[in-house]
Amino acid sequence: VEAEIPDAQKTAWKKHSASGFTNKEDFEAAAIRHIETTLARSLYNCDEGAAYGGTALAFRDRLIIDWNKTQQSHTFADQKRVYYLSLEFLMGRALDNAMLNVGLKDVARDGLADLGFRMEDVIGIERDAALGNGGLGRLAACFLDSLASLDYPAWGYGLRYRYGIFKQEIINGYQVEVPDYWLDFNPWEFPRHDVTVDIQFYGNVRKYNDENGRQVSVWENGEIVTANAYDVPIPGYNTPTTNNLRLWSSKAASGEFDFQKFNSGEYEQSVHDQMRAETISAVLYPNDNLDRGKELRLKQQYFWCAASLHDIVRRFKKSKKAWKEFPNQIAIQLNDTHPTLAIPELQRILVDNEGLDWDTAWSIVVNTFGYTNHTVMAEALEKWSVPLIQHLLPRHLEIIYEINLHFLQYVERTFPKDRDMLSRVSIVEESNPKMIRMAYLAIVGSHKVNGVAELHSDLIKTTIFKDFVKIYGQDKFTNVTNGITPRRWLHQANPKLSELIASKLGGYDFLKDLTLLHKLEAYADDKQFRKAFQEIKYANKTRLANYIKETTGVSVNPAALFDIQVKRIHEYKRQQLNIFGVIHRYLALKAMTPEQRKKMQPRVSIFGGKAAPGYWMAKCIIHLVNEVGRVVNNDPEIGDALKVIFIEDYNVSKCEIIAPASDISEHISTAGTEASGTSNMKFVLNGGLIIGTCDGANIEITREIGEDNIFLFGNLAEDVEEIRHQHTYEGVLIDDGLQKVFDAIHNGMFGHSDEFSALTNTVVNHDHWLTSADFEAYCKTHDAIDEAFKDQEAWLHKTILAVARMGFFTADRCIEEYAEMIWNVEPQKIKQNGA
Ligand code: Z15
Repeated sequence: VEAEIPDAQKTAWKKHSASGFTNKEDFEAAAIRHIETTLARSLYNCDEGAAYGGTALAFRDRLIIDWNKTQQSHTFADQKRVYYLSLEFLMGRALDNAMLNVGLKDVARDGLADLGFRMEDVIGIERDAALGNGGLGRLAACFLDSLASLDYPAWGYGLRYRYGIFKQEIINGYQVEVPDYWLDFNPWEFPRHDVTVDIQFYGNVRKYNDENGRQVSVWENGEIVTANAYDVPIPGYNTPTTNNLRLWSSKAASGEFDFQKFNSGEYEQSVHDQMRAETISAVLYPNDNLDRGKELRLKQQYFWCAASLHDIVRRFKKSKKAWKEFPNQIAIQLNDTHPTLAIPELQRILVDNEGLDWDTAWSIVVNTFGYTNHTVMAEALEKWSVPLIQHLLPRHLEIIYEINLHFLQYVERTFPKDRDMLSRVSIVEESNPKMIRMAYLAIVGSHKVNGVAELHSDLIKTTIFKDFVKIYGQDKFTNVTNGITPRRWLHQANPKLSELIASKLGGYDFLKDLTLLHKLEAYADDKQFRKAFQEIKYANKTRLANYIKETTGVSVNPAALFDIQVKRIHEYKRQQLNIFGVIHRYLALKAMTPEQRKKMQPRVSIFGGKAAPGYWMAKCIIHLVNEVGRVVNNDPEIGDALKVIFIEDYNVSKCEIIAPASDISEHISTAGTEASGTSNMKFVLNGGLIIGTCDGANIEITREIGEDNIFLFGNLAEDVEEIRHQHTYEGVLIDDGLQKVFDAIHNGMFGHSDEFSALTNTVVNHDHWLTSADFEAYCKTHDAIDEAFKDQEAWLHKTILAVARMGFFTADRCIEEYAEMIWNVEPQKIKQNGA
């Protein structure tokens, strides 16, 4: 390709080619140029917003240079690439991350100071890119950071929602949802006006026989919606590799109006069609771990899968390689079942459009896809009704039935006498209406299936997917325990701790090889190191205390034990267990003499998290936390002994302030329900300990850091079913301490008890989540934590050892495991100067 360009053109290009700033002077020049020209501001109306804009645009320019280089180099090298398909990318803010990853944050800080601005204020202007609900979306964001940092040729594909996850406001103690319109100034995206894909919905399937007598299917007469690409650069840490996140936005097919309708006087109809098309990418569905089969959600899924596959296939066809090379060039990872339609879509492209025979096409499909499962909970497993798919995607339904037929024939051959097996594993559930089980389709259409922590990967093999293990064998099923990026979750969120670690380890290499943290074990008994470590924790707690004061008006003492549970509100995550425990503590404090109270370990119980708008029980929990806070925080007898805080609108950027400030964080899901959890990793990496159940990644965290350095409690996953059985047949036994808590609630201590009757009744009636069964152990464990915290030297010993042993939980290790076991891809270094 290079040879075709005339020399004169190359010379002119090279002479003016952008190179990007590396020092303060050049940064200032770039920022001011953007403020004056791109933003049309002057010295006299340059506020913090303009300073943010100028800084972001200056860094964007820098990212683009490396991004172009990376994409060009990947195209020339033509190696296997990874495509990560996720309906959610919970990216948070981009500027701080970009500055740190390219290593120019200090340069920018000095430059901004010259211009009269503080770095922290400028960073704080940016809106979070909140295109996700919780763990699953944040995992995708961490994986993008690791893929780029490790130099893997990889793209993310997602939807460009106009509204991300809603903003949560707490009004009179209740959650109120406010739309998150985040796109009015987003310097991090590049509209690719030339990259569009037409996507079809509805219509019918026409069959005919071609000249060879082969039956051909044509899907036609549908409604067309256009997908427009928006690209977001993903810079790696300390490497020129800058990958791409491509987000699709929906538009009416003709771009503007349907001119025929417009001219024939159907102006309203043409505007309506346009709005209908744009609705597809309008809003993120705000449910976490819950499936609600809405037609628009299915439209989103197909729109995004079809656009992404079209893009991937187009790129492959340019290389002029044989189709059998497809899986050698392309690995596609399905983040949960949300992108499962990509499986029948690729089969459709290969068979209907490219004329491959079914079996050849199917082997390409299976070798291309990998599927990650993130839950065993029935209510979160996706199913779509057959009539809905028939209506929206008639050809895909045929293909799904065909896939199922081939699959069931194979099962029948392998297990000839097991009729039950066929109905159990069928992709089509024979209910009324019939339903397509998306997880089964994903398993059948992928060469590897993985869970996200050891316990979870074992559970899927022994429960929900056990028949599939019999059918395909053990090797198709594997585990990749989740991880987090230490760049954002240590270096960016906790710069002081990162600096202290670097001072002992002789530099920042640990940010790219987190196992190097083990060298900190040598300092667990070092007095000076302990002191420095403790001072950093105190400073981080002070930072959070200031934030709490500003946002809630409540003063909390940074010397108190900070006990934090921040995550989506869900019954299985058991925030109700936490708040009932807090009430139990409050009642105990009230029963004490002032002298006794003084001896108690002061605590701040901090909650945060969003409830899905339709999740009544989760909203009740939020309300109870806020009412308990109102009562406890205003009780003059209690003072600093206990404070209860609900942090409004928990999100990624707030987590960056919260995670470094915990002494204890709560990961207390009913055993067997939390697939992995990832905030557990963030808190320990930042020098806090965990109170947790034997669930998800808690188990591996315990194995790594040592059981002396974690507070585990509660029933085990293997016993949960038996206890639920007892609840059904013998009734629920309410723990004595919990009964006192319920009595206090019923007596109106926290406002009208009707408000909370749903919460207490569900425990009394079924206690599906074992709130009562685990209550006593939970409270006792908190007492043990109080005791342990009093011995600060021993506590520091534990927290330092824990940090030193967290190396395993870097997302870099996850990506290396996926690359080796599932994708079969190699990293590709980008040369500093061109491809
Ligand atoms: C979600 O955030 C998770 C699982 C899901 O099935 C859905 Cl729909 C959303 C979470 C898990 O609950 C959590 O345990 C895990 O750490 C995270 O995915 C990433 O794997």
